[in-house]
Amino acid sequence: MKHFLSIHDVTDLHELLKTAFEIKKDPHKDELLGKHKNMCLLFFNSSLRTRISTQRAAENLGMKTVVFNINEEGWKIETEFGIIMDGDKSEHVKEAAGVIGRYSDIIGIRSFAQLKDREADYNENVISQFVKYAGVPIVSMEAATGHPLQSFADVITIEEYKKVIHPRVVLTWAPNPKATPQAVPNSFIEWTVAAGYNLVVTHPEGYELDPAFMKGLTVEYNQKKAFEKADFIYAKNWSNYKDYGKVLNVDRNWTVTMEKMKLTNHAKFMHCLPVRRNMIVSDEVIDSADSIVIDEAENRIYAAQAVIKKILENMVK
Ligand code: SN0
Repeated sequence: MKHFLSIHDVTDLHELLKTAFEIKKDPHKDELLGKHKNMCLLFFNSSLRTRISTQRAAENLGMKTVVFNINEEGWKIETEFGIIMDGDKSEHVKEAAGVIGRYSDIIGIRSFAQLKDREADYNENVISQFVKYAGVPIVSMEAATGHPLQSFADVITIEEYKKVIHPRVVLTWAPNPKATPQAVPNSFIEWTVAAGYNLVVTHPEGYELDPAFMKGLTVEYNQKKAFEKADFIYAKNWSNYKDYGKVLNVDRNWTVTMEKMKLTNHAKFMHCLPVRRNMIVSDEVIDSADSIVIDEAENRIYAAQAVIKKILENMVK
């Protein structure tokens, strides 16, 4: 694997899952693979799980890590080309990427959707500059339109808990007061379809995602109907795609409650976190024995480690 930007960089999902499970059994078995190598974890946005799990993963492989919260500690970065830099941005992404590439063997980047200009976000304007100018492998730690490390951890978690080969997995929109990106649902669809699950997406009308991602799944606008016979309930808010980045609905009738979980086939509850309690999901559901959000978060380590391992192995070839 050269870069890890989406599922399209994965040649064999089954084999990558096997690698993750081997790592989970013995996280230190490849501790010499990354010796004398350095990974820079570059954050344009907040992080808890991604930061700590990816750092842990790189260090389990013997790498050294630098965590850089660029917006707080670095120069303000310009990402547009051909403009006169007479404003508050002191450094251009082209030089920043080139320089960090000289200091690092792998770069992980988190750069969320800005949720203002749909075309700019869906062109992945920031991460694509790093791919172009850093000259080293790039790992997406959530870009504008995808969060593949999260989705990989989600599939690992479903594999661990599933009781049938093709479980019914329901991705449900849920309300949030703040606009959030479409990255998590976009990737979740790609990865769960690739894993062969029976995926149902439920959301209020008007909250359709980019049609490019809506493949291989069923849409059910009636949330309660969608929950019937579900094996997994995966909740996530996303802001509007058509009226781009807007919060048009905060209807708590879409919150995941125990009453709705009772319609399922004893489904497990999942969320990528951070989660707003009693907006996205009731206390009762997230605190229940069927909530697997902490196991899901733990699997972020093994997902990241499997990916970094594949990249390191490709580098020594
Ligand atoms: C991010 C998102 O993409 O939805 C990160 C998820 C891993 N989450 C948020 O932006 C939550 C913000 C909030 O205030 O609820």
